Amino acid sequence: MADYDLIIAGGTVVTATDTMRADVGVRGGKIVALADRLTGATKTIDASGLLVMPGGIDSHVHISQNPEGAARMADDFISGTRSALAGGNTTLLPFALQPRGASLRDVVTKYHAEADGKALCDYGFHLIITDPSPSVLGQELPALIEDGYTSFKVFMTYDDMVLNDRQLLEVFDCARSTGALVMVHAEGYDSIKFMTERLERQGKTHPYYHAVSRPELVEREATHRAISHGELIDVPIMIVHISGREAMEQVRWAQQRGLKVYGETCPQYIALTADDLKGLNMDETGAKYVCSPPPRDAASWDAIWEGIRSGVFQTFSSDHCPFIYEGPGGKLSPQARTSFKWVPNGIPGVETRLQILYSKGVGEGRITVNEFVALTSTNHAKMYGMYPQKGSIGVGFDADIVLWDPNRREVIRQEIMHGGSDYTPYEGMAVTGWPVMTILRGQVVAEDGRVTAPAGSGQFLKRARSPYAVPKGA
Ligand code: DUC
Ligand code: ZN
Ligand code: ZN
Repeated sequence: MADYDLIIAGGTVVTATDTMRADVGVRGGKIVALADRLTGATKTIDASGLLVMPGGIDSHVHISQNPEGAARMADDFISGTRSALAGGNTTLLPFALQPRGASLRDVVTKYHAEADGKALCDYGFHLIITDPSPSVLGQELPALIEDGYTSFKVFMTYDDMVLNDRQLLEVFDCARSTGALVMVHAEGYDSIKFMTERLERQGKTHPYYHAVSRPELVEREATHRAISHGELIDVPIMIVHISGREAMEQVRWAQQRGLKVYGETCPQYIALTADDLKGLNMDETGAKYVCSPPPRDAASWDAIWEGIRSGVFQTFSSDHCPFIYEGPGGKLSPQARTSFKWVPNGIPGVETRLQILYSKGVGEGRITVNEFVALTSTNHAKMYGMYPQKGSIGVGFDADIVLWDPNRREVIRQEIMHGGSDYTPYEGMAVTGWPVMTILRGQVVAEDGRVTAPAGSGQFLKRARSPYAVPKGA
């Protein structure tokens, strides 16, 4: 009998801390050996010339998130996870969104029905709390955290999701007592509403005005408010999808004061700008780039890099939130053509996250390849209670691996994407560095642009509490 089911031979293994020439031995879906030379496998993959890195973990994606009355997402759990695997990812953390009035337990059951038996990669769920009633905070949420849904997101904007300050404090308090990690969408509801109505009165309804309606200072104010609430309660918080200098500096300020405030940023904030929302001469194609917070400007890219390099940001996620551009339920519905405020917020990105960060980060000398692994895999596993099962290459970890060609030049084009949307916001962008094979628990699931995993290959991950969610005063 062979010693290993699989040997990945001749590659350069990269973790968040080390880079080494080593063969990787896999048995029963786990990494069981790392050595200079391994022999005796049922199957051997030649990885010479390639980087052998932990599969990407994307801890911020939206899949099949379809509350009543909202635009329909372009990805279900088959297409979304297919796209993820093609992009070198092996684990996703999508959201289970609580519509107001709904039981959280019912919501989780519904999202499992969407994902179980369909997902091609491994997955867990964050919750989204929109209705923090006494029974939700007193019973349902604590029970779900116990069951492995150990993080949740709250919104400071959007009519159907916003929590007021009192509610935020109640929810933070619940997170503190249950050990959950809170993720915060920090943009100020009233300021955005005020700006939107004023712009509409002025006839400024084109998609570009989406960016004007929610400027950086609106994000900065909400970020500061969330940090203050977190400090008052003494609960760690993660500020997600930070778009530029203003919010980044708030998180840095909090961290320098010793607060447990974490930061996430995304590809759109180093690769797109608000000018993209203008489309071609203020035409409707600007709708393709509508997401929240909106992309800013080139100076903001520099600020985001400053935050990445100095450790303000722990995670680099896609915020994959795909809609189709044309067609029913898409970005250009008849209603969406009347005002930017009706354009569904979100862009596809799960398949292009790694290439964009690698190319601009490692390729252009801004970060090391080890920092790349930390930002795209290891830190996500640690932050969200999946470590040491996921997030590195070492004995005992799941054999979730991406084989990466650091020299492969590609142009991002919709025709080579695998998701359900009909466009990529990064169309035409040249990158160097590309995933050539994705391995999930020892099985080859994507190779040279072909995804081979059958639906249902992914497993649900019951997550531990985040070690980062422990209050300072605990
Ligand atoms: N927030 C997200 O996290 N994703 C898409 C839209 C939004 O507002
Ligand atoms: Zn958000
Ligand atoms: Zn999101």
